[in-house]
Amino acid sequence: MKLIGMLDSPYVRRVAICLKLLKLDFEHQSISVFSTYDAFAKINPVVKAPTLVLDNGQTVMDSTVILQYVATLAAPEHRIFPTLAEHCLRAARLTGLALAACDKSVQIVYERNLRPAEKQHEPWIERVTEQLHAAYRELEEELTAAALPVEPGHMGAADVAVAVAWSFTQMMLPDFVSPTAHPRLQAFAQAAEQTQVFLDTPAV
Ligand SMILES: N[C@@H](CCC(=O)N[C@@H](CS)C(=O)NCC(=O)O)C(=O)O
Repeated sequence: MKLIGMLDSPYVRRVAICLKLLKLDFEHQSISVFSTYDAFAKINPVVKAPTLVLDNGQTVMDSTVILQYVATLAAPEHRIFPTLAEHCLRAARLTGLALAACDKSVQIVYERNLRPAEKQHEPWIERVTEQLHAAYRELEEELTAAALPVEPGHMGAADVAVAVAWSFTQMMLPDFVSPTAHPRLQAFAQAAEQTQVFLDTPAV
C-alpha cells in the first residue's frame, strides 16, 4: 500500500508513524495537495492528504479512518488502539483534542498563507486561536492527570496524535501557544520526537 501526502501535514505524519508502529509495509509518496495538486488529483480526485492507496487500487482518506482500517491488518502484538473501555475513553479524549488542535492550527495557517492580506478576517482568526488554546489547555490537564508513554511498544495512536499535533503547531505557529505554559506537553513531545520512529518520520 502507498501513503500519499507530505509529512509536514500532521495528519499524514500521524498515519506514517502509526503504520511503522504497526510494523506494516508501505511506500510513502510525498505529493503535495498544493504544489502538485494535479498529480494528487490523479490519485484521489478529492485531493485530501493523507490518502492511502491499497494494493487493489482503492483509496481511503482521513487519518482517523485510515488508522482504523490499517490497525486491522497488523499482527495482534502490534496495537495502537486500547481495548479496555477506560483506556478507550482516555484515548478518545486525547485524540479528539489533538485533532482539534491540528484543525485549528491548519485553519490559521491557511488563513494566513492562502488568503490575500486584505481578505483576512481578524475575528475569525481570534476565534480559531481561542479554540486552539482551549484544546491545548485541556491536553495539558490530561497530561497533568497522567503522563503519556514514549517507549516503543507502549505508544498508541492517541499518544502519537498528541505529540504530532504539538510539534506541528510549534513548527507552523511558533508564537501562538506558549511551551512554558504547557510544560508537560512540551516535555512529552520533545521526548517523543527523540524516539526512533519519530526521528525516521520527520515533519520536514
Ligand atoms: N480530517 C482530515 C484532515 C486532513 C486535511 O485537512 N489534510 C490537509 C493537509 S494538512 C488537506 O488535505 N488539505 C487540502 C484540502 O483540504 O483541500 C484527516 O484527519 O485526515
